[in-house]
Amino acid sequence: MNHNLFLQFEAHFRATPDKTLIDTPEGRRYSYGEVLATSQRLAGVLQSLDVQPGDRVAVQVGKSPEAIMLYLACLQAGAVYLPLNTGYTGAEIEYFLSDAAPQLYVCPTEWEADAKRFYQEGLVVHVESLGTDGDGSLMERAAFAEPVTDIACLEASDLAAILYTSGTTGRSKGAMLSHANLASNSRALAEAWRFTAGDHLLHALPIFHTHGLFVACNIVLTVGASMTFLPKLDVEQLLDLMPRATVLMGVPTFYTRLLQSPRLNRDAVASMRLFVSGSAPLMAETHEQFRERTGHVILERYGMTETNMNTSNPYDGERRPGTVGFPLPGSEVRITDRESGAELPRGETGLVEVRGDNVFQGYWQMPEKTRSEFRDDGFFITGDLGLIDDDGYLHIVGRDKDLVISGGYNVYPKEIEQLIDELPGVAESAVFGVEHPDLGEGVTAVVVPREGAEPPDEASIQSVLRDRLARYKQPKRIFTIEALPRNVMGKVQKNQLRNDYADIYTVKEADETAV
Ligand code: MLC
Ligand code: AMP
Repeated sequence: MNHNLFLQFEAHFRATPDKTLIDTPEGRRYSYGEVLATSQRLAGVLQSLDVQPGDRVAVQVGKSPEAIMLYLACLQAGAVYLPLNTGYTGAEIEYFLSDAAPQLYVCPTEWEADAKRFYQEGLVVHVESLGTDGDGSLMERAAFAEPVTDIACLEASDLAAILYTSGTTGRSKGAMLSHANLASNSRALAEAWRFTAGDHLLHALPIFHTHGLFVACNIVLTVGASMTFLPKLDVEQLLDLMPRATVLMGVPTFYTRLLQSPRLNRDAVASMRLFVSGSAPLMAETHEQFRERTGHVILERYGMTETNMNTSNPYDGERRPGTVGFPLPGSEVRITDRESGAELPRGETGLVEVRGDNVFQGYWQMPEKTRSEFRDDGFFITGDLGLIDDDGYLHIVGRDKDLVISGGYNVYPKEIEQLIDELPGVAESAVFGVEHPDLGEGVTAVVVPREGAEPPDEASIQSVLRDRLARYKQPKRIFTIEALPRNVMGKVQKNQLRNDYADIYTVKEADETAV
């Protein structure tokens, strides 16, 4: 049996070639037939660049329908799609390329000349470009390429994608997702959320992460639905387009920003059947305000890069604020004791562990790390803390991992602390998340100066980090303190730091509009 995820989409390409699959606010429109034709030509380009099944194709491009066609071409060819955040800077990109050793790196057109150095440095075999208007060398090649119609015959465990997630050690890990992982999860979600070919999704998420690529696009492709691609979140544009749509998926910031628009009311959402939130905790208050304004109860679900989606509030039953619902079909969730690993009864808080067809194949070239995050019976330790209540709803109550989630993006403090610690005049630093009204958590740093040294000021640290870290990872505020708070074991007390700086964004934002 061929487990290629592409087969799950293929019937719609053939059955409804004239139906729109993707459109854009500027009026570009791509039918299922056109998307298939272009992705088959792109598969031809991959063949001409000698991309073989299992080879990585690193794609760091702006959001466009053509990027999805390239994703489809990779699936079809059995190549491993490796999307990268366009915000990553030089040193970050070099790490990903040297770790993944891709056969092909695709970058925005304006970076192409500079990116050739990756080829010269031997990090990749080919460099091509893809712009957001269907421009770039890749599409130029596609115009002349022979379409490939063969669909690579793959095992269930063969890789469809590698997504890098930062780590608590500061070193990013490539999460390996198989065709079967992605296929089973999108089927489970499509069913749980009652997706049909009649749905139209408003897509305003980035397409280099699980949420925007796998949850959103794979579901649409699985049921033969359609979607509008917005380049980024623009609330007024979302509201303009809402009368044509049935579903929105977003991170909590989507909903807090929508609530700020006076245009959000019952009439504005009249055609919508479902609002989904995930990637970060949705405040019960946002849930409630959204229900009051629109009559819609946001459906919150829980997932992560390594596992795809694990749980979801019910479509038909009660969607309970502050919870992430029940395990999806094919997924199991249990709560265990942090020390002993023993399963805990309902109502008790512990580590959230998951098992199922959705759970990834491990970290790219990190067998030790992979082993240490799985139990012997196949459960994956998520690093989230939670409890299952008497009615079976999962509550995510915190994190065991040192992680900040800013606007749905994960930021691992270690990576930033290491860079700050290298600066002259710095003895040590700590990075943590502080409640932020727009982003959920704001990345914040404290710096301890070296004895007798002049500590670098906030602006100079920020200017050094600007070239070395993607924008969303950069601390919004940096404070100088005399010593880090530590417990008797010497561990930095980030909870105390979070308390000490608890209102820096909330109080400031009450009288200023921006931080
Ligand atoms: C943008 N900026 C951010 C930021 N996003 N800073 C911190 N955190 C973020 N999330 C920076 C910008 O570069 C800009 O910097 C400044 O902040 C203001 O930008 P903005 O215009 O307000 O940002 P905007 O484009 O509106 O983006 C905010 C956002 C976006 C929340 C809409 O970040 C977003 O779409 N997030 C979704 C991330 C996501 O898809 N997560 C899912 C991961 S998968 P400057 O210097 O230019 O002013 C996963 C698994 C699962 O987690 O369960 O789903
Ligand atoms: P990522 O590694 O970027 O895929 O982020 C996954 C992490 O996001 C999870 O481990 C959780 O900590 C968090 N997360 C995702 N969805 C939710 C949610 N609905 N509520 C709380 N946390 C969430």
